[in-house]
Amino acid sequence: MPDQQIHYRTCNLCEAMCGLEITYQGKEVLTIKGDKADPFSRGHICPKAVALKDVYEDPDRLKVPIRKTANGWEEMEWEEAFDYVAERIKEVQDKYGEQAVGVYQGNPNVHNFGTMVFGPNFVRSLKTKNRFSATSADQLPHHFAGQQMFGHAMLLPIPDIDHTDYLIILGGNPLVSNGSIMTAPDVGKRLRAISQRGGKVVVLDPRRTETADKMDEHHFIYPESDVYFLLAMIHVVIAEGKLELGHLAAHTDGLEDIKALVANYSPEQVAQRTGMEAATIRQIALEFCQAEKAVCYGRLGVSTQLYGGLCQWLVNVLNAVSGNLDVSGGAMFTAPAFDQIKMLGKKGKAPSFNRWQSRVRGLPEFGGELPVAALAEEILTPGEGQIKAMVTIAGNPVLSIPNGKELDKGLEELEFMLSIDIYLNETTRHADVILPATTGLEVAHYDVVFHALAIRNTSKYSEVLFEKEDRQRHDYQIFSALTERMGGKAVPAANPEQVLAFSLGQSGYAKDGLSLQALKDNPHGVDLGPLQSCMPDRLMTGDSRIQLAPDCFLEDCKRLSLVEYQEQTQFPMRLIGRRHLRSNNSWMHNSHRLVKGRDRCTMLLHPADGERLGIQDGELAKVSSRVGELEIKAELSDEIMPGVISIPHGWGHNRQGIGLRVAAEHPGQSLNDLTDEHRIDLLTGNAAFNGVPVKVEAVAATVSA
Ligand SMILES: Nc1nc2c(c(=O)[nH]1)N[C@H]1C(S)=C(S)[C@@H](COP(=O)(O)OP(=O)(O)OC[C@H]3O[C@@H](n4cnc5c(=O)[nH]c(N)nc54)[C@H](O)[C@@H]3O)O[C@H]1N2
Ligand SMILES: Nc1nc2c(c(=O)[nH]1)N[C@H]1C(S)=C(S)[C@@H](COP(=O)(O)OP(=O)(O)OC[C@H]3O[C@@H](n4cnc5c(=O)[nH]c(N)nc54)[C@H](O)[C@@H]3O)O[C@H]1N2
Ligand code: SF4
Ligand SMILES: [Mo]
Repeated sequence: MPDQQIHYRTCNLCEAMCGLEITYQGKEVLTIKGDKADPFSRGHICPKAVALKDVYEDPDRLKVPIRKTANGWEEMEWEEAFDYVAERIKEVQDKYGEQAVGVYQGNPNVHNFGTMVFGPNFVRSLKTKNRFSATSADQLPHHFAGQQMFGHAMLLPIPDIDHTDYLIILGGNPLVSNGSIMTAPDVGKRLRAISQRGGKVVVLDPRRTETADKMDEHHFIYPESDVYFLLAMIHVVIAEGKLELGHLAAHTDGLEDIKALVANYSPEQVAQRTGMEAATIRQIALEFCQAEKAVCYGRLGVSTQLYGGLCQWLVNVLNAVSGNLDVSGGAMFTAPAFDQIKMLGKKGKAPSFNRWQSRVRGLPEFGGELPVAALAEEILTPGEGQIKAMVTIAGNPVLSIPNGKELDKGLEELEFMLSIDIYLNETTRHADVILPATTGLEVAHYDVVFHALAIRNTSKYSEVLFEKEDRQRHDYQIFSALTERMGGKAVPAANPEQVLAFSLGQSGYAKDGLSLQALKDNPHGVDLGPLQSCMPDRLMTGDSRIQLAPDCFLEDCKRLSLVEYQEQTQFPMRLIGRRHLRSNNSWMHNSHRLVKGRDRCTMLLHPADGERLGIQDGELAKVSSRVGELEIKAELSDEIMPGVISIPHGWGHNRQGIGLRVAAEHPGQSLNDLTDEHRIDLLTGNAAFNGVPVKVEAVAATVSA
């Protein structure tokens, strides 16, 4: 028997970057605990971390290439698979042109160091403008606002929750999601500490979430009305004479435009539209102004909605005009050791926005990608430039993009599909070839993205725990092999580690001794201190000024209307999503320990609505939208606003031909069979998952009708 040993690494499942202490023997994981010596996470973990063992051991996980044949899936040799895949892609491009290949990159791409470093060259080697990713189903409005206001899509202000006295959370549920665009391991403790030091955390959400429940105040807000709340907040800041730009005053343009814009959005004017009391909005605004250090944070719920761009812009404006931008306890910018902005960014670069448009609907490109809401129609609509082949990389868009079932149809029509993925799931079942990369405990890891979005500057490198089997390939090896065969430009490094060593050498921390070796010598990670004020130096706008009121946002405000929501009689209710601590989007339901227990794929419905509609707790209900319908168990609860229902996403494992045995026993329904690809934030193209108009009926009533 080999000895028991301990390995330290970062959990790469969500954005929190928790440090893990893993006890193992040979190739067996014995325990996974929080690493108390990690200076950032200080021992915190959530139940998903333990599932890294399950993913590692999962008999359903793919390890060698497989090809779909008339007799089912057959294994392939790697070299043969690389040749075959490149040939088929080129064949499609020879026949229909370069744009006939589409590519979709899912969320785990950003949680994977090898993909971050070697993936982009492969994607470029496909020479297509039909690039899509989960970004436009998620945080695109944050990047959009960062680009427009600060000159770079990755210049995102992060709430400095460890030092603030007053935090407003709009559309985020960090106690469940563990924080997003706010990497903050043990976020619950950090948030409670705000109240403990005499401050306050206020949550605005159409659902009294796990976070709302534990914080000082929660107020219901009608879905997709946050933009009005934010305008009213800024209105009060200005009307009360609390306007203060601090050290940024000499470097900020557009204040007059903001003043003019908010003039007609007093709390009284927006109250009805938001479903909030005017006095409550005014009170929050005054407290926000009075707090020495305050910050407003808006996340997924205000990003994946009709006004995502406006919301993320106004969150930044509110923080700026109240003197809370780039100061301790406000919204701050990171100084990551692996600094992509410094290494690759160009000051004054024109926004990479709307340089091309999607073929069918004319939706704008951002950062080289088109909105995922347009993906299915680009495959299904015949004509010049139609997508005929797809590459998916660590993504499950059939379950994760609006009207996913339409994409389900589309993928079936393709002439060729490649998936680089670890599972045979709802999306990859359509592939002709699946190339499985190593994952989790088998790979070395550095968080390029999440160190740059964290509430504290830290740096940590995780070495491989279990060497891969000979028959497996790392993601970067797959990307290199494919890039070469597609005739693309090779990454000038043999592996991701070399790139990391180089980047750390370029960083401002190198002079203090930070290097790859230093990280290897400190397996718990290295603390680089709290976020520091860094503006205007770090601005990437050409004139080094903050643009408070870019024209595109002012123009987009013309869409706003204070007229009370006209209830569409056919679909009178509004649908929002929700997450669960033991899920991770769609792909971790094959871990028994994460899915066991009671059914979590349920519809939350307010008891008053239940009574009105004749739906009792636990009964099946029918939910329909413009694009589809499903039957789902109702869970009556006053945690949801009347008139609103909530269903989690990432379920729907009842499709034919998937290779996820545990998940198939807990299938649930796919929320995205109801969400509508025509509901987007018109400014950014981001999917508007929240606020979908729906009709809810008792199933019995449906039958008798
Ligand atoms: N209605 C609604 N829809 C939503 C959301 C919502 O809140 N509501 N949330 C949206 C958000 S925020 C996101 S980020 C997207 C997520 O959308 P996706 O990224 O499309 O979905 P995931 O479920 O994360 O799928 C990840 C895929 O990566 C594979 N995978 C996991 N690890 C690895 C690995 O190491 N290597 C490789 N090659 N593959 C791997 C998994 O098998 C799975 O196929 O969903 C969006 N969809
Ligand atoms: N356990 C777990 N953790 C995860 C994930 C997971 O699937 N499971 N996914 C990861 C990913 S990819 C991401 S992007 C992050 C997301 O992390 P968060 O941004 O915290 O996302 P959610 O937990 O979906 O919280 C969104 C909140 O917005 C609310 N909401 C909906 N519509 C509106 C609205 O119009 N206005 C307001 N004010 N609120 C609204 C919802 O009720 C919900 O509480 O989580 C990450 N962490
Ligand atoms: S909170 Fe996120 S990073 Fe931390 S253990 Fe859970 S899944 Fe992993
Ligand atoms: Mo996400």
